[in-house]
This record gives sequence, C-alpha cells and structure tokens, in this order.
Amino acid sequence: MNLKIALQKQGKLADGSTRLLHKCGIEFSNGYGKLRTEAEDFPLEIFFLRDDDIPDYVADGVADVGIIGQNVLAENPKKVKTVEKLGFGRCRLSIAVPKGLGYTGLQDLTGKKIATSYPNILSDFFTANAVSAEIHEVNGSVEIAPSVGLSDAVCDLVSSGSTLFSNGLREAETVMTSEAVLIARPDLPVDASAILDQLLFRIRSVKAAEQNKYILLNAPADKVEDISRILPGMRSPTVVPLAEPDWVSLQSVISEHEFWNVVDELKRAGAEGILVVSIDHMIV
Ligand code: PRT
Ligand code: ZN
Repeated sequence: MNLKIALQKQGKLADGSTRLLHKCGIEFSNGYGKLRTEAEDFPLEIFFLRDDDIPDYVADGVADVGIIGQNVLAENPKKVKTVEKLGFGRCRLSIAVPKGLGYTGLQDLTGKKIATSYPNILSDFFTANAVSAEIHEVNGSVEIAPSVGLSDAVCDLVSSGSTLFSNGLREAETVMTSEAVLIARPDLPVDASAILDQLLFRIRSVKAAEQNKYILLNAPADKVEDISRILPGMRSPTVVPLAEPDWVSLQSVISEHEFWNVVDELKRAGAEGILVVSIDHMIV
C-alpha cells in the first residue's frame, strides 16, 4: 500500500516540493519525462503533473494528496481538504498599474480594464470592495498587457517584483497572499490516512527545524538568570560550566525572527561568543 502524491513536474513549486520530501528522508528520482515514480524508503508513489491538474487528480481520488499553491484552489475551488501549509512558494496576487499612472486607491480602477489569469478571485475582490472595473482574462504573459494596449492594469502573481519592474509596472494592491499547501482527498482510505500521518509528522519536524535555530553563548555565571529571561527557549536553557571559573555556556532553541530581536539585549546582558546553528530536524 502506497500513499499517492501529486507534485508539479516543472515550475515554481517543483523544486520546493522535491526538497521538502528529501528533507523528510524520502528519496526518489525525477528523471526527464518521468510521470510516475516510487520513493525508495517510504510508501509513497509520486505523480509529476502540471500544477493546474493536481486539484482534480486529488478530488477524483487518482492521487491521495498533492502540493499546490493556495491561489490555484482559490481561483478554482475543488472538493479537497487543505491539510498543511508548507512555507514555500510564497507569493501574492497583486494589482499592478503602469509606473507613470497616479494611483491613489481602488476607486481609481473604476471603468478600467484589468488583465488577469485569476478572473474569479479578482471579481470577488472587486465585488467585496465595490469597484466596478472590467476583467479581461488572459492566459500567460499578463505583465505585457498594458504595454501592448490590451489593458490599463494587471492582476498577477508577484514574488520578487522584478517582472513587474522590468515591464514598467508597480504594485498597487494585494488581492491575496499564497503559499504551497498539502491537499488531500476528503475520502482518504484508512491505510492511506495512516501514511499521511507519518508524512505530516516528518513535514512538521522539518518546518519547525527551519523556523528555529540552536543558540549557544558564553556568559558570566551570575548573568544566567537575566539571559534566560531574554531567551524564549523550548523550556529553560541548558547551562554547562566552562573551564574558566564563574563562566558558563548557555544553549537553547530560538526562532530565527526572535533571535534578531534579542541579540542586542543578550550582548548588553553580558553574553559573548554567540553562535547560531541550523537545526536539521525538530521533533514537535
Ligand atoms: O506548467 P505548470 O502549469 O505546472 O506551471 P505554471 O506556469 O502554471 O505555474 P508556475 O510554475 O509559474 O507557478 C506555480 C505556483 O507557484 C503558482 O500557482 C504559485 O502558487 C507559486 N508561485 C510563487 C508563483 C510565483 N511565486 C511567481 N513568481 N507562480 C508564478 N510566479 C510568476 C508570476 O506569474 C510572474 O510571471 O513569476 C513572475 C513574477 O515573479 P517575480 O519574482 O518577478 O515577482
Ligand atoms: Zn499551471
């Protein structure tokens, strides 16, 4: 019995999906032209598909689970469950206008023509914000629509913003944010569901490890209490004596974001030789 997973064959989610499974200790090869493979050391069968086809494969039960951007599901809802956000493939669906155009707010879009591959999401957004604009559906190369006279503005996915920039456009409004998610068919058979639980356990450990760092620092023994208060660790930090009398090493886990917030405070409290180390896996 295998869990069947559908991944994007090529594109913005392909590398992230493969990397995540590899980090979960699941090895497989995605050779050129391969549409299906089996993992070597985990009961997983992998289908490589176009991202737009993945929700249907999962809804129809051809695949049990799949990895897809939230934007695809929002545009085209299917009978699937979202079981986990995966933290990669982050982007936003944004309305962008030509750089030279003065833009003061959504009402400026009234009567304008907006090119997009996301007509449903955009139409809901306009309805919710009482904007009456014309939506022009295009498939691909959305960003060139204003310069060729096809539309006044666009609504497209953005990550770094460089595509908009090089097409003379600037982001005006964020319609939705998106990231890759793991979806599952609603009627998952019991054996498949048990394998999915194992997979989710590994995915959550990988995600927790990515969001946290192991921190080691040296400090005078009489500063341990002050420094422990600053470190929002898993429980209390490990304190190990150093060869130098009255000095200790403190060790703890801290989220990367929190580290940058407290680093100055730690130094002021007497911390020295601060090391921040990546974590491979973190069992949560
Ligand atoms: O062939 P297939 O149908 O499988 O792929 P696709 O061309 O339909 O999709 P693909 O690979 O472009 O995107 C798959 C998913 O990746 C999307 O549905 C999003 O959830 C996610 N994602 C994350 C992105 C981006 N970032 C992204 N930047 N999808 C597309 N882009 C495009 C965007 O459309 C624009 O053309 O990249 C360009 C902008 O990038 P920046 O960095 O210049 O802003
Ligand atoms: Zn696609």
